[in-house]
Amino acid sequence: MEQQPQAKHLKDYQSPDYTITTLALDFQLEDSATIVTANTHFVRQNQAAEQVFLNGEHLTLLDLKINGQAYTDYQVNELGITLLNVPAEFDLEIQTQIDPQANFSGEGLYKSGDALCTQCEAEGFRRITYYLDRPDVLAKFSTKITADKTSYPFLLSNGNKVAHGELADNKHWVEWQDPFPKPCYLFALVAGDFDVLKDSYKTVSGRNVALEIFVDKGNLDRADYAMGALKRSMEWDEQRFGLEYDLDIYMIVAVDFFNMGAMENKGLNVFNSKFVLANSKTATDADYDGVEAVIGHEYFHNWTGNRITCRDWFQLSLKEGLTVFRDQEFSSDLGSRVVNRINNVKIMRNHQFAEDAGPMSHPIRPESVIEMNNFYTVTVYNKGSEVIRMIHTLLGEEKFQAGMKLYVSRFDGQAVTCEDFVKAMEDGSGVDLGQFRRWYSQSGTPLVTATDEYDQASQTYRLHLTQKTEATADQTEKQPQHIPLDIELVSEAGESILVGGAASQVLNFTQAEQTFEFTDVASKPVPALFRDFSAPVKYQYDYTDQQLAILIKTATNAFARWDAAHNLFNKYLITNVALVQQQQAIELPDFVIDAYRSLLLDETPDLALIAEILAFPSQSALWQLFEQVDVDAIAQARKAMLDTLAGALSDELLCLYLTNRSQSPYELTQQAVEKRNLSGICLSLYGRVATEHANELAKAHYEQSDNMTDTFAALSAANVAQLDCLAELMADFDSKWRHDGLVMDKWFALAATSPAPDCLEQVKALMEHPSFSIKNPNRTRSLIGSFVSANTALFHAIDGSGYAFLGDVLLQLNKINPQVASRLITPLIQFKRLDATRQALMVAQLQRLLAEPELAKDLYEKVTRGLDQIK
Ligand code: B3K
Ligand code: ZN
Repeated sequence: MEQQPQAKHLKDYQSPDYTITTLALDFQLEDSATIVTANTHFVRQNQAAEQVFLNGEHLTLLDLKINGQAYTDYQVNELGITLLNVPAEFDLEIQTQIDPQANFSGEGLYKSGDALCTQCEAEGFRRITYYLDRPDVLAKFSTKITADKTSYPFLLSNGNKVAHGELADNKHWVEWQDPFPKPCYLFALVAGDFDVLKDSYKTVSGRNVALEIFVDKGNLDRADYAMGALKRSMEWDEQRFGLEYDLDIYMIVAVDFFNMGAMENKGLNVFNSKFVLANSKTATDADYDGVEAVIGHEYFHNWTGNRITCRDWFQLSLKEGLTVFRDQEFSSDLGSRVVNRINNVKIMRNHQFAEDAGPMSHPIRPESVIEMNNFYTVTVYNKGSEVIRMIHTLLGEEKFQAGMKLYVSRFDGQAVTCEDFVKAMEDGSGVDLGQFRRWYSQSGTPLVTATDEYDQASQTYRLHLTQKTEATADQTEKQPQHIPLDIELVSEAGESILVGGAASQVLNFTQAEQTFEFTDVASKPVPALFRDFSAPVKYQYDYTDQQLAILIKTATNAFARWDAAHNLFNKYLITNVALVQQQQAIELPDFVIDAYRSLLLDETPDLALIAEILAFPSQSALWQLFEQVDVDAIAQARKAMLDTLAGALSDELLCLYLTNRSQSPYELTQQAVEKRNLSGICLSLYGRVATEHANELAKAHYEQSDNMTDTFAALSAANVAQLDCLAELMADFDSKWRHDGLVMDKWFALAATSPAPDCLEQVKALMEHPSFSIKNPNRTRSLIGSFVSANTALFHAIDGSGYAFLGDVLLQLNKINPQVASRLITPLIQFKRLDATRQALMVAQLQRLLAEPELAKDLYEKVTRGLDQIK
């Protein structure tokens, strides 16, 4: 690389010298030579400024005028153009040419199948025209699009359609106006031929909003669920947050080539088709949940993101953390709160804690960035949401909503900071968030250690807490955090102990060491700590098996029951890893097995909770329990424990399977979903021990299935236990679905997570499968992403074959789509806790990448941060 990419720092933020008030865009669309004319009105903000730099990359400049006159006083380089000696206010007309057909990056204007679409967040607009590509420049946009009528009958952009017409040569045009000023990252354009699902929504104040979902021709029967989810989102935001939609039309377009889930462009969301298209034949119940959550998420951005946006990209969590919190609440209000909570906590424990402990560690408001796309992370999004959730816990719903109301009224139409948000929540609620602000600036996962004592004579219970955050890759000094600790005390007889009239309470744990005293406690209690994961921390308390069994059975909070059940599994996993390392047999006492058995035998079983408990932690989740990760011993101990449990509980598992498997035609009710999920998990565990019988059951399950959830459950069970029927079922699925890449993604992911020793060879062979294309991000994530992030044992094979494979793929993707490459590299840079042999092999691949002469800055940032760990 000639010049190394440079980092930008939050501390260097400066408001723009010029702003833009209006922008009229004109697109003459051609697949490989689109002409973009941008008419922009500039107004000076900094009186000392005489020049202005506009971002622009991969553009061919055709013409440039200021106030209608040709202008030549400028300098262009590969990052943009500097207009020299410009007046205080002026009109710029700039014409550029771009090549969407040759653009595979998933940014700017590009082709997705036969359609043309845009992705501008974070910094993609600069691939469309020269502009002040930063979120604090808010302008009113109008967009005129001209294109061939046959290839592109639909021409869409933000806002309202204001005019359209026909031209010679089979061309037509449409003009759109967006009345709301917006930063350019919210701009969108889509051109293509689609089927459209139309509906409408009457807002709380009685306005009619047209709703339109555009899908590939022939896919209309897969759009209904998304439409329903959109209407539910609109209603929920009115009811829970008092926020109403503001335009007359809301459009969603599903495209097949998309780097992430979806994008909240004003009035015109562009979606990965994975999060729109769903019917019972093609989508699993989990896919439906994904559709609803992402539809909700993008809709909720209309207020938290669009009406109020970020001042600069370091503030990304302002909109993302808050909007993730909102979509999680939406899913929890409409579906099962505990299942949603468990799934969100798994993301934190399995991925965010690993990010905090790895080379890309950063606070939810990062301080330094090379490639912004690298910071759409589990930290900014999910830990960001946990931070909002803690504010919610500390304020309570009523005061939280008062804070939100103040935030919206204070900042509507502006580009603001995380600090502006926190101040509004403080002012609106009257609650001091002084120390709490550290969650925005401090990275790392606090470890809370709890010890306790009970004094029978004075009926007093004391809980001693310490908190410590280890130094992280980005930050050495750490301060105590304001940690809300939601606690419940349960008696050893299994009854909830009332403290001050309440069964649970939230402690404000703010010091490095702190003791909390509970009086009038009649017997020695068992503490349920961090109920509902009330703070994004790890916690340590020496529970006995008996105490955990009490919590599993009797904690009033369902999340606490699940947490205790997995704590018990983790406790023995740690013991058993040591035994495996000493080449001894693993241990799993009957008492522990019986604790799980009693759940399965419950007379009024909570099916959803049982299923979540039986979905024991993955290998990579278990890695989080260790300072030094012994890849093979963890895999071995986990397998042995699951086999032992499945063997001891096989009758109960079979019985639960038989009572809950689908017997009637498919329906999408909460109860039916819970039954399908539980039967699938039971089958998969049962398959570990009763292979012949499970083989028959899995085959029948597959053959009798009238829906994708059951079909996929049968395949998964066959895959996990490598049942005899696997090859036949996989071949059948392939022949049925190979025309449909989105459905085949499930099949690719299964093939890539096979425990068979030749899995990597299979993955390599499948890269030649007719449904696979490395240019399609969904396919790449399904096949290659699943192998590197979910097939832990084989990706980390001690011969380095998994690492070398990822190195090969990344070199290929570096040229095609660096954003996707940069997501895939994550498991290769998190090597700090692995053994020396693996570390050396991983480092060798990173060095190989660094030697690549044209390494994209996305990968450069991660590779160099990865290698910094060995300096
Ligand atoms: N805001 C977009 C993400 C854009 C990612 C750019 N690399 C989707 C979302 O969070 O809603
Ligand atoms: Zn978002």
